[in-house]
Amino acid sequence: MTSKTCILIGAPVDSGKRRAGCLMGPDAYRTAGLGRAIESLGHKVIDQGNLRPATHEPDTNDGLVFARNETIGWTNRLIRAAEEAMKDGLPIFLGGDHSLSLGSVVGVANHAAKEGRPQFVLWLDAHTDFHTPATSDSGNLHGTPVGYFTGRPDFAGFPEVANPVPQENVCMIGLRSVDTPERLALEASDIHRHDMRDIDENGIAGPLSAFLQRVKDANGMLHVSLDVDFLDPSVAPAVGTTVPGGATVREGHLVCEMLHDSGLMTSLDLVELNPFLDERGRTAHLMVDLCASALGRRVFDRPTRSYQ
Ligand code: EXY
Ligand code: MN
Ligand code: MN
Ligand code: MN
Repeated sequence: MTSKTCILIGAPVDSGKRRAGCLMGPDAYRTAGLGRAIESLGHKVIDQGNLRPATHEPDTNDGLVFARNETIGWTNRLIRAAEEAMKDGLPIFLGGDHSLSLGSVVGVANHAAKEGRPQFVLWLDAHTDFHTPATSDSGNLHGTPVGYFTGRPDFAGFPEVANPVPQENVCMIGLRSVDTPERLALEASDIHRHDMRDIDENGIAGPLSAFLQRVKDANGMLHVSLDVDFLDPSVAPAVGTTVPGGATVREGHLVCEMLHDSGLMTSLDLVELNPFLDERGRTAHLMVDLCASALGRRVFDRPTRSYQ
């Protein structure tokens, strides 16, 4: 196993939706022992602490879109942080809600372009997050990162997406809650998507290994974005957008173990953890264990911990 330099970047973003709580996420991961778990696998850990958004105009929140300016401030800051961190190692963005991926993915894609390599994204989520501010019914920007980094229109005020991720380089796994405008846009796109019916019938390993083979054949860089709500709420309740019928603990670990075996992951988001919605930090511990699997912890190395 090659030792990596894992750069923990706290991104306590809570502006992507109205329900507060994700701002506690980064320190919940630290409390659950994320750094120690990664170091125990032989990797070097650099913890950059928690970022703050770039200077931004105050939000009036008098329109549909919630906290647009604060989210723009986060996006500007995270693009820079991602570009910098990619020069030194494997950035792990500790969310914070999924709107942090507006900045993390654009930043890693900018770095990939400088390296002359294509950027791929694995989206592990109950949702597609493929809205634009113009199509979202909720006005919550955590439902828009995929729309933004693939270059969809109507992100007025946000930084220019200099290197959009090609739609065919995005693979979504875990879908089970998709709004009509997202579904129509998705069906017209080249995004690879595997909803839970597909997973039930065909499993995760087949579609995931096909996607990983494409990343490898293209000498691509792979950003993995893991939303807590990819997992079933019975094992991961600490998220504001739970959707029944999610991935099991083992399906989550299988994805992460296959990612490690592929050696292809170059950056990671851990998003949407809301510690207020949990007891005894069990969701944070599960996310830490999944991250450890993605970095080399083997199935029989895992400490016994009940998630039920
Ligand atoms: N599609 C719904 C909306 O746009 O409001 C729900 C989005 C949930 C987004 C979470 C981060 O995955
Ligand atoms: Mn999401
Ligand atoms: Mn989600
Ligand atoms: Mn596919």
